[in-house]
Amino acid sequence: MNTLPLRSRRGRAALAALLAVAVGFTAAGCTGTDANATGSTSAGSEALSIAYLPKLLGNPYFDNASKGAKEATTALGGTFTEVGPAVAAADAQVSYINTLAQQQVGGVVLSASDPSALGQALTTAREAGTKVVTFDSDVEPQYRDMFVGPATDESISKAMVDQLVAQIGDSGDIAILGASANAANQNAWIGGMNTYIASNFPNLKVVDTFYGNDDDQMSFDKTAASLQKNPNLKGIIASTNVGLAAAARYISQSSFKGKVALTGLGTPNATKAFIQDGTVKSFVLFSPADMGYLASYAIDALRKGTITGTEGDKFSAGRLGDYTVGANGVVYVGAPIIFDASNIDQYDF
Ligand code: RAM
Repeated sequence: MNTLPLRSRRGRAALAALLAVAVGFTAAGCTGTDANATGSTSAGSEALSIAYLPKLLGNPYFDNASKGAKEATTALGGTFTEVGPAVAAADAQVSYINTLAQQQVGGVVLSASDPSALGQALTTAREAGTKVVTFDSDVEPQYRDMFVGPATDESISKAMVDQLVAQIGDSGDIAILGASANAANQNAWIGGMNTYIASNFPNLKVVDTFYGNDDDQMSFDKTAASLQKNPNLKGIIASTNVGLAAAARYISQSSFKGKVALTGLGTPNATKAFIQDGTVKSFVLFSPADMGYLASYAIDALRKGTITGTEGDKFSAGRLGDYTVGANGVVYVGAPIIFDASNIDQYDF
């Protein structure tokens, strides 16, 4: 199995947990779309209420994270709800945050479409007593209590580039397909790929960077356009699961199949068919469910006052074990996982 070394016991635990969650998938996350559906509880009271707010609904990556957040909330005896927009847009997230603050929800598990545009709404929510833990895509640190990242940005960027280089070698034209242009995680990962390429593979040229906004059709169309515009492309890296699946669908049905390599971040179920037909040889992810799970435990510890989100704070997160908060209130769940034909059948999400 072409897997990056898991860096620690925690990394192995994360992988084991991912498998465990993949197997026990029937306890699906709530997918309500109405912020008013929140089972709200006074922010200062004992009972835990957590609202899960992804960049957008209907994305299997966020559905998996929701599952983990709900699992943890339930284990902690709390009430859980999921709300969110249909498209990845920061202004849509603002109105959900405002509603949740009015409802005095205990905590929000949030993947942000923009690092600063949600700032005012989050500040108001926190002043009303709501704890805010971002996951996957952060806001500026002053707007939240903690951030739960999947793995370091550097490790994710490196893993994606290394998968492509393993397929096409260390020279030639490549393109990057991102999710939404303002999201902190996308900018960190795309910036990280450019930095890693510049210092390690000077003959690899990123000739096009385009964004599909986590929209299947937009990702599909922009992949087609980039391939037309850049006839020498040897490979594409999609740092978004929606983008990877859409780009794979396009390439698999086109004359570029077998000529243009494709990798990036994907969910196993959406990418499996393209591993099987050879469009994608390998791709990268981590455990969305573990991120959601850890974020819910962080909210509980913040509400109990066990931690404040300061560097060095320690808390326990159920089946994932013990964590120590790092600089800027950041906790990383684990390490990237490499998926290919040898292991993809082990995963179901
Ligand atoms: C998209 C989103 C998300 C990212 C995944 C891999 O769904 O942009 O933030 O982490 O891809």
